[in-house]
Amino acid sequence: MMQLPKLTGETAVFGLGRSGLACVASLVAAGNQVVAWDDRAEPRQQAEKLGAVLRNLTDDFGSPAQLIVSPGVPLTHPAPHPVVAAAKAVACAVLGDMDLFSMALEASGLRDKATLIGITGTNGKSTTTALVTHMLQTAGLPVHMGGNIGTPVLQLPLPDAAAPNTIYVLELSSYQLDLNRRLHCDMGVMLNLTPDHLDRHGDMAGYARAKEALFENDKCQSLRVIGMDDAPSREMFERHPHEKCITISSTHTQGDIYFADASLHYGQAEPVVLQDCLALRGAHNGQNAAAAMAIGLGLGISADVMAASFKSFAGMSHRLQPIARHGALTFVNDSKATNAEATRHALAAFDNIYWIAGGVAKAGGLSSLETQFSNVRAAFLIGEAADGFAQSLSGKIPVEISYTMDKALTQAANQAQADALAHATILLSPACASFDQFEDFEARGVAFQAAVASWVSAQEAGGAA
Ligand code: UMA
Repeated sequence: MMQLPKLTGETAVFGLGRSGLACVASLVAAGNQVVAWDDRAEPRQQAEKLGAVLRNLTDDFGSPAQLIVSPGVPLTHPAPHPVVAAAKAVACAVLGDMDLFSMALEASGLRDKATLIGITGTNGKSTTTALVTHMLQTAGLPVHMGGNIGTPVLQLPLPDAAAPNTIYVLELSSYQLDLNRRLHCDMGVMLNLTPDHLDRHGDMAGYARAKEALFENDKCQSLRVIGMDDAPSREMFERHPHEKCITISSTHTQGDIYFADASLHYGQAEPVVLQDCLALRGAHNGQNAAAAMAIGLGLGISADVMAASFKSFAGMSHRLQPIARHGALTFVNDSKATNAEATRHALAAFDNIYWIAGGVAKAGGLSSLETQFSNVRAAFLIGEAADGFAQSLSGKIPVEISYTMDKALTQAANQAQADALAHATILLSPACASFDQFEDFEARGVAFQAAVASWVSAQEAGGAA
């Protein structure tokens, strides 16, 4: 747990999810006077056990010196949350857990022993955060990972006073960047920007402004890494010229580092080949790896270590995650692909695909995927979308209506084995929500993993491959 300083006056915490409870724990441990509230009873009980006093801040804001809110609590759009409005009405500072993290570093006197790397963008930030962390671990450097990726920053330890440098790799959402204005990263990555969370930021300009907080006020002085593959990111690059900037691209040679021919190219250096990096398939992962390489260059990591770490990177759970191999078959779990756009990346990343899709269909169905169908050998359809998808795919690719995950996996793997191609990929990339058959996309991915494990062990018991 991060040791916080003692703050002046009462501190209010609103929103008691993972980050809110971590704030309460750290604040109480530092002897602060903490009042807390959440609209749900269960986290309120947890906060009380941690030592906070419960007060319904919506009805009775009181006069705290500072308010800590969760990233999910609206600050401006669609309207400020009443607790945020109450704080602003009495000029009470509104902060987030990253602000407290910054205060903890400053108060510890160890800020100069920490390198903060902030990673944001609409897509790929979790993968890039995990990849950079893995690369730094491979290089033998002390590193901690946290933020939007799931571990609240206040659960991380302070820098090791005995080590010359401790690196923090932080995934930063637009919500966190909008809220936590005191966080100064040393290195910042802005991967890409396409419309998302517009309800929370008003419009695309508001969303871009929130992301841009990563660089404003002379932040990220050691290195800025900016994706050049979309207009809003290029405009951000123009607005923030900086001598220590590395641009990246997955689609053309415009970046200082660009992805082409399954390799990363950087000036005259030997290209870093990603062909055998199973967890980094596809151009979108080319961009993620380019960002990691830029950070590696900034930290002086050798090309050999970078290449080795890309190869040994296991990927993120449920995101184009290779989970098993059997003979010529590779099994890939992309359960996180809950829409056609995400599945488009998956179908582009492999060939000889035996594709498991379906669940609760989204608007537009699979129509945007037709350009990728040449990579697909057959589709195995599950869930309530199965019949509709079968009709829309009819005459384009061979289709089996499987309905359940177990049946789809068995049919797909048996057919791939019977086709005896030199290599084939059994891919779960549903392009659908999961809630007709599963609690969430993670439960769906776990069901796929279990079906794969059972099929592979049956094959091994039978002495095949
Ligand atoms: N709450 C209220 N009233 C409200 C709004 C919220 O009481 O009007 C309460 C909720 O009941 C809940 C708490 O506030 O108990 C907020 O919970 P949360 O799930 O929003 O937040 P945390 O559990 O603290 O998780 C947050 C991030 N969540 C969001 O930004 C929405 C997590 O990112 C992050 O991993 C975690 O902090 C640790 O840093 C998740 C996410 O979905 C993965 N992020 C969005 C995304 O990636 O698109 C931005």
